[in-house]
Amino acid sequence: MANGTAVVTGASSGIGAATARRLAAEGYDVVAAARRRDRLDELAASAPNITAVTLDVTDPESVAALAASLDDVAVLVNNAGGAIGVEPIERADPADWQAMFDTNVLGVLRVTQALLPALENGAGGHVVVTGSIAGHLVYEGGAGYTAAKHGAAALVETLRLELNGRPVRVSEVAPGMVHTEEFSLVRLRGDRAAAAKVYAGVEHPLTADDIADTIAFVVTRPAHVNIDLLVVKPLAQAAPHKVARG
Ligand code: 8X3
Repeated sequence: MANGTAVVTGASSGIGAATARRLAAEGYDVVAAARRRDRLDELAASAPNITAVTLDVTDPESVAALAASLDDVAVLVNNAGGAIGVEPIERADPADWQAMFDTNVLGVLRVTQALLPALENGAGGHVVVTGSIAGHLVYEGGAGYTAAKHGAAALVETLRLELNGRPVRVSEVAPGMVHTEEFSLVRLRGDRAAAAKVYAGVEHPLTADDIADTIAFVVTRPAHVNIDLLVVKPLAQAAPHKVARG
């Protein structure tokens, strides 16, 4: 396809799945990568130019296998990640923090490192990281996630410095409140009532498609235009803890 190959991690649901669909509609050959193969197969069946690839960003062998199958990559969307738990620091479980760092920070490191040669091939490439407003400010009960997303933001900024002069753009898209099927459910350990409460009374939280739209905008600018950081929140959200509810 005209736009080349776009790899999207964490593509089995939410922002990742929406981004895979949107980039396919934009004319990319999309490699939709995630752990859950059944969901990926469904996604791949929705468009002729989406290919499902099983990927665990915490497993170096899985990442190496992905890289071995790709010579030329135009866009890498490092989207795999998420939050686990809302406990204050004094009660937080280090295992949760470890899991969040492993996906949100080390996952980005592993996949970006592995795909950089392919991103530098051809017309050049673009590394996009799905960050968060949590990567740019903090809130009570969010420390494990905010620390991980701050780590991802630091990785993005450093990578841009280190790649200066090479044909690879580096961008972060940092969403605020996005109502997806799984983000809050995973964070709140499967408690559906608590997850629903996160969005209760908020007239229009962002949707996964809103963020896919933003990512599509970022990657479809001319090759010399690097959008460093786009922070995107719903109108109802002025800050993580300042949300208008009806
Ligand atoms: C999700 C946004 O506000 O829960 O990345 O940190 S927030």
